Amino acid sequence: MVTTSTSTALDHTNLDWWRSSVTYQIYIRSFADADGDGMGDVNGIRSRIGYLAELGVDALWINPWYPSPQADAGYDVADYRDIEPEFGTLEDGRALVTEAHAAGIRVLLDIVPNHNSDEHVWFEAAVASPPGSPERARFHFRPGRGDNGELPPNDWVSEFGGSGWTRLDQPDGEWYLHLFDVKQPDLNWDNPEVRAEFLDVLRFWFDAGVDGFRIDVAHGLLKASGLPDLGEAAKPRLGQPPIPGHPHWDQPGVPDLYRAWRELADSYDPPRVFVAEAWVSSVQRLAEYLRPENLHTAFDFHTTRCHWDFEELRSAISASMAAHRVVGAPVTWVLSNHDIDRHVTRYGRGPTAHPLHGRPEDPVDIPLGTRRARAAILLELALPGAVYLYQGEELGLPQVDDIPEDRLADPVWERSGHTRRGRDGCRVPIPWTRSGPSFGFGDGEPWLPQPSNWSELSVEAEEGDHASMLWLYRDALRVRHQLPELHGDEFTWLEGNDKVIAFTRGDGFACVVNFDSQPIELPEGAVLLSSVALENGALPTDAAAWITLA
Ligand code: TEU
Repeated sequence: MVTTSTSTALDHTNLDWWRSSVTYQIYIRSFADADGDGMGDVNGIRSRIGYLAELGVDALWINPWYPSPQADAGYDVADYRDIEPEFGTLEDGRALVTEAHAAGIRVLLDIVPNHNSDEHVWFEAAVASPPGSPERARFHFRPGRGDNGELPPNDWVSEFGGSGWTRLDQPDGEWYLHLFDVKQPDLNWDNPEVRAEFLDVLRFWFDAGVDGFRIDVAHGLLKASGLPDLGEAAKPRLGQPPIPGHPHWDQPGVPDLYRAWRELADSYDPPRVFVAEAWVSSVQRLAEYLRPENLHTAFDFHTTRCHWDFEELRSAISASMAAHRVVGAPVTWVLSNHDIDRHVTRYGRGPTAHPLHGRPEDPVDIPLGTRRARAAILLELALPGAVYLYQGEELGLPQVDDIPEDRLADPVWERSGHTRRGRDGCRVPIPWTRSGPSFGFGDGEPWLPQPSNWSELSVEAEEGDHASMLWLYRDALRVRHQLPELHGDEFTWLEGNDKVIAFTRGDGFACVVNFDSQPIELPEGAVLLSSVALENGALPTDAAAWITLA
């Protein structure tokens, strides 16, 4: 057993905390900028721990903070054992962990095992070494096809657009695989050296007191042997589940790769935890990652992908709960993250819009989306399982669809030949105050521009208004903490009106969400919380309520 010193504010006797915890995702570039360079940083996070404690979250997940050329906002890691100077120092990071723990908040980092950066020493060594060398064997290098090797080795494409292969500009002319940006070479997980290296990286951060990791592209590590062509599946599928039998997503052996990670996490006191980002074809496949000897949790994107539609949501929730029950894992619910359009906007679009990535020209009704987002968070927080919140959703921030083209930073914009604007619209810096050059985000020009009308969506404005989204989140998190019913597995659907999602948790609690066009009567009891005011005791359309049953 390795014991690390952590603060007394965390309850280390509760080894199952992750089964019903609420984790707040911090997109570090856009959370809070302490040093005024326009880019969020570690000390910015430290300055806002009071805000996070007051919000009532149990843990933080911080997007990659490692040294990186930032070709993909930090998902191109050049050194896994340090912190990007733009974001701070290792010492700042350690202080953050200590201070968060003292406030009763755990800290998860983001590990990126599928690929590193072309500026990582391993890739530099690979480029400097000949074909067939051990340095190249850490990646996927191949000679090209065609008479002179001028064609890529197969038809795999980059998630961001274009070919998944780039040819080295040197005499041997080999190509390397990158399923994301050209600056993100894929690592070869059949190589024992790669496996050992990541266990060691995990150890480095666990020893520093970090409580766990979100695993980036957890479904991508193994590639089908011989790297066969995709054929029909070659189309980019951003936001779509991969097809079963796909040659590089969710290969059969991937879930079991994580057994060694689990063993390592379990060897710590307290044990460390994982949450996988795995875009897989079915909830049954997701459950494979969550067998007791594999990972603890994985985001359930099957419900994230639903429109605001009673049938879609209800059947996705049901299917996810059933699949997770088989392996004894909690479902991990998520409405938004840094890769998909913010849900205030998604739920304000029509039923034919793409559920995750709309087009700027899709009609959107923000007040409607906001109303539905208020109902959605009460639904999500009442379900059994863990919940992830994405920074800014507690303020009701919408997707920003009009960032000027010359400010777009997501590699998707360039790689798609300017046909997809990418994900910057959900990554805009947080407004903390009503006024000031960046609404209190920091003293410098923010790396992405904020809409000029975000004053009333700022923390300062919402703190002063009890009807705000922020207060709904605070109240809901407080109630969730207080009610033991919301922490166990007990769950029963309440049958009745077709266009209602309603269920009980234990004997004393019910959640009702109304998708009908008419207000509906609520079950007998006291209303603890509702997403909008009731109308003569009835729950209006697109609203949710929590009830203590009589
Ligand atoms: O995303 C992985 C991933 O597969 C996404 O591209 C996903 O398919 C899409 O966003 C769904 O809409 C992770 C990170 O979260 C993302 O920010 C990185 O760009 C990517 O990995 C590469 O590291």
